[in-house]
Amino acid sequence: MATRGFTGRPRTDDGRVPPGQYVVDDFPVLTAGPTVGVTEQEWELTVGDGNTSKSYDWKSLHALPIESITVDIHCVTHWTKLDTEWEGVRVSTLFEDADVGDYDFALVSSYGDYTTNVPVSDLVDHDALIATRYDGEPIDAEHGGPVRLVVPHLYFWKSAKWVRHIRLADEDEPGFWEAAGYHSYGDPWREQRYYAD
Ligand SMILES: Nc1nc2c(c(=O)[nH]1)N[C@H]1C(S)=C(S)[C@@H](COP(=O)(O)O)O[C@H]1N2
Ligand SMILES: [Mo]
Repeated sequence: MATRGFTGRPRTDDGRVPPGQYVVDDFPVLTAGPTVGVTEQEWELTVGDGNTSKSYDWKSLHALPIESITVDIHCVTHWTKLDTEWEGVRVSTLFEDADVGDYDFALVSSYGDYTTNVPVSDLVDHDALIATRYDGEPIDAEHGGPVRLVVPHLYFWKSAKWVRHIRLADEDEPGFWEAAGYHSYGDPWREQRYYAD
């Protein structure tokens, strides 16, 4: 009989760490600029195409079905964090509720100046979440609380903290990091870090 002698949880990261990434146990904070202070009372999210839109506050967001996801996240600065747990409203649920039109691209913007572009299919066909809780608690301000976007299958710069606006359009428009030379799509499994990757 074999004794395996685990002292902690077994490492289950086989096949879960994209090329060029290493696993961290802490949760680094990556913000271009200072932490933005937004309260639950003042937070608002507007979804639309510029002509028609719908806005949500903390209460109306929570009137939608809340789900939780446990996902691995990958920052372009090479850290990967496994099994992060988020709770919130699926972007697909939000888009259905807001009855958004048929568009290919979204430009997501935050309180502060941050923007990032994500194809609509990546927001609705994957685990993308408008997250209001992390690890069973309200999200810390430095990690994007009260509400952030989480798009786990793309590099984490796509996961806008303090999310304020999702603007749908027919054309792709680069956001903050994309305009600065980062990849417009950002798939960690294909190491799409910079625009030429
Ligand atoms: N509003 C806003 N969202 C942001 C950023 C930012 O600077 N501002 N940084 C992005 C980057 S590069 C990463 S890696 C993640 C970091 O999230 P964390 O600080 O919770 O780890 O947030 C992303 N979302
Ligand atoms: Mo990042």
